[in-house]
Amino acid sequence: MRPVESRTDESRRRALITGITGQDGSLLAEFLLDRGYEVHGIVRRASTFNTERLDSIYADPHNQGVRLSLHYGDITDGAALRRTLERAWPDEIYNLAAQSHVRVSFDQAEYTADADATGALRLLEAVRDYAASGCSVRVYQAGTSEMFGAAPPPQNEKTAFYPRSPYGVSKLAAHWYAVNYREAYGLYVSNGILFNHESPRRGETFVSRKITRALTRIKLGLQDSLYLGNLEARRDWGYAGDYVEAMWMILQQPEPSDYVIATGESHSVREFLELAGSYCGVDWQKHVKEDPRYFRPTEVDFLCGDATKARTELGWKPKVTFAELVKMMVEHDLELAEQEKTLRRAGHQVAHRGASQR
Ligand code: NDP
Ligand code: GDR
Repeated sequence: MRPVESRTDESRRRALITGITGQDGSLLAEFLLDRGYEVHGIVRRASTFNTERLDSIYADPHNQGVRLSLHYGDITDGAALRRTLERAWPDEIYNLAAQSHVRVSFDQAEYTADADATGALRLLEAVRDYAASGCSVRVYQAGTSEMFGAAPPPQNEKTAFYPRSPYGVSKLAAHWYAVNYREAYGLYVSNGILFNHESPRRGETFVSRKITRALTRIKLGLQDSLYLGNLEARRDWGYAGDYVEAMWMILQQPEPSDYVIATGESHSVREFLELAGSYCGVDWQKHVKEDPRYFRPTEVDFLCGDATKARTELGWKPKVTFAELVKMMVEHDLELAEQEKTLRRAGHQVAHRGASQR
């Protein structure tokens, strides 16, 4: 059994991140490594490399003193989760693994429930035994504003949940599993209820990145049209770097609890387009076309979070504004588009699928 260590020495702490290859997982891994943590991550086996977002922190495990370790596993595989706990001996676990696309959850509802709801349960069951064996551990569960769904804004920890997608329902089940395991077994489990957060690492099928990728390519003549769904939906968009810091702050509290993390400002998809178009110098109205496939059977119309509890109890507040976020993403994607154009001009073939998926 692992020796029980004091939590006060931050530099010796070990963290396990499920979903480390995603936007948040990769940013959180960087944040924790910077603080001196040993970081373990669960990676799915794929036929192509899926660790691109970890490139800047990946180090050959044969080297001495490497503090990032990757373990093959899957949130749908309980035995592998248990084995990883035994190998990583984490003090903190961040459960970020999920089928995270709301539109896709309507097409893959059962899988979404298996990964996002039962996946959280599997992990909590493993943690229950891990804690019973004498290991002290804190768990962060990645909840979402999608759990509020149709509940009118502003949404905070006291707002009644009303999810509008299989994704939202699955995440809500995970939220209640976390609360129940906290109450039933005295485990330290906290839920973050995070509103939308984006970055240049955002997956290209989410609307923010789909827009910044497309408008920057349109600017450079690499693409002509951008197909979108509902432009009137309103989201509370923040910067993912600020949000992973909040995850960590949540686990540093003496008692476990649930926290809304949001900017308190809401914008429509149309406003996102306006701003991104103005930074690119592209008149988006000439290029954006409607495609019914991007509409959802049930939509979440208006999200705007009230993060007063996080501000007062954690001392957390967002540092990056909406305008700075959009500018950061546009500048990053302009650089990508310029690289692509240079390669094409030199006669190289460059694959770009366009965000034709959800
Ligand atoms: P991403 O989609 O970028 O990353 C999801 C991660 O989960 C990836 O590492 C992915 O692996 C992994 N994953 C998916 N399915 C499985 C599985 N079956 N087993 C193990 N790992 C799996 O999401 P984000 O980084 O944006 O979000 C992180 C978490 O926070 C998610 O749980 C999401 O639902 C939640 N969330 C996100 C918000 C946001 O605005 N970004 C807001 C609120 C909550 P792979 O790379 O192999 O696909
Ligand atoms: P969301 O993010 O569903 O809020 O979930 P997404 O960027 O997918 O959609 C935001 C809004 O934009 C509208 N929209 C489109 N969305 C996509 N993806 N593609 C389109 O072409 C398009 N056109 C319009 C959508 O209808 C929606 O109203 C994200 C995910 O990161 C979740 O995992 C997370 O839990 C929540 O944010 C908070």
